[in-house]
Amino acid sequence: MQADWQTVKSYDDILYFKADGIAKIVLNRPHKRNAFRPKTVFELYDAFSNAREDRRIGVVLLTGAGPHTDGKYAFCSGGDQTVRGSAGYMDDSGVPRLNVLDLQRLIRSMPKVVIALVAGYAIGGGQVLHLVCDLTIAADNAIFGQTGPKVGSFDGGFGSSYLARVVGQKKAREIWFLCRQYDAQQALTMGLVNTVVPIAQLEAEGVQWATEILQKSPIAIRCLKSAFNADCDGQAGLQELAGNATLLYYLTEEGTEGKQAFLEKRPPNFRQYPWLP
Ligand code: S0N
Repeated sequence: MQADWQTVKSYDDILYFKADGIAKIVLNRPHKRNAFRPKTVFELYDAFSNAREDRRIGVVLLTGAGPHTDGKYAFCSGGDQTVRGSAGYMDDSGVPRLNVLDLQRLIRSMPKVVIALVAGYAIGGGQVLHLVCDLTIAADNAIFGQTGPKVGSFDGGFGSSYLARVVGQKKAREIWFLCRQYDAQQALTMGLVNTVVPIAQLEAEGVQWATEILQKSPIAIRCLKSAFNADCDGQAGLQELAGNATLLYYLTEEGTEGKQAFLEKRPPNFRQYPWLP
């Protein structure tokens, strides 16, 4: 299935498109296997925020540009080690940052479905990025892995605890402690990805999944996403879920009666509404 992509905005490190109901965000640093620097992450955050605000958009596809001139593909190889300073990844003005954590939270909490389309390497923070997406479609050349204990870093947040929820404690510990690489079929077997398709079919499959999701009820999908998150995300997860309960209450006549009564300076008439069993 094809989409008629229109460019939304031009950035330095990413590409951003929309088609009917779908946004597509592309990491565009193939010469670095799509490693992210702070600027890349700020741009990703901006594009994801735009997609979140756009009422026509229900699904976001996140993918990596490729292949590079050497013929190799990457979804993302994590933090750009060439700008890693002593206290984080240095931005253009010399401020150390780990702003990918803000992006992880946005992807996870935004009430739209985010699908990672992974071709080639999803390594380090790049593997965590696909992990925090709602769904992952892998190309048959996808390779997943962690490098933290090899390169002097670790992600003790979603990158480890949520990974363990997804693939189980034993497998998550293996992934981080041994720093091996896993192919697409292995990732499918461990439940890290939803499906594996030939590389030539990767985007079409993503558009097909997005199109099917767009036929569904936006509020049902929104509440389900926050319900899945609430199981793992503690009070922040409950806040998200409860925010949806409040949204639904605002949409009722009963909720509106309280506001109207206040504005009309009269007592609210809640007696007209049933105490449902
Ligand atoms: C992806 C790998 C396996 C690909 O290997 P391959 O195909 O042999 O290609 P290379 O020749 O290695 O690479 C091609 C060119 O791309 C550059 N490059 C690749 N990855 C990076 C990178 N991450 N940073 C900078 N440059 C990169 C290569 O240098 C090469 O360039 P040239 O041609 O000029 O030599 C392989 O490349 C690989 O293993 N890459 C490194 C993967 C890695 O260790 N990533 C970092 C892991 N850490 C994080 O991602 C941290 C994430 C994070 O931000 C975080 C989040 C939460 C909590 C903590 C942290 C934290 O900071 O730790």
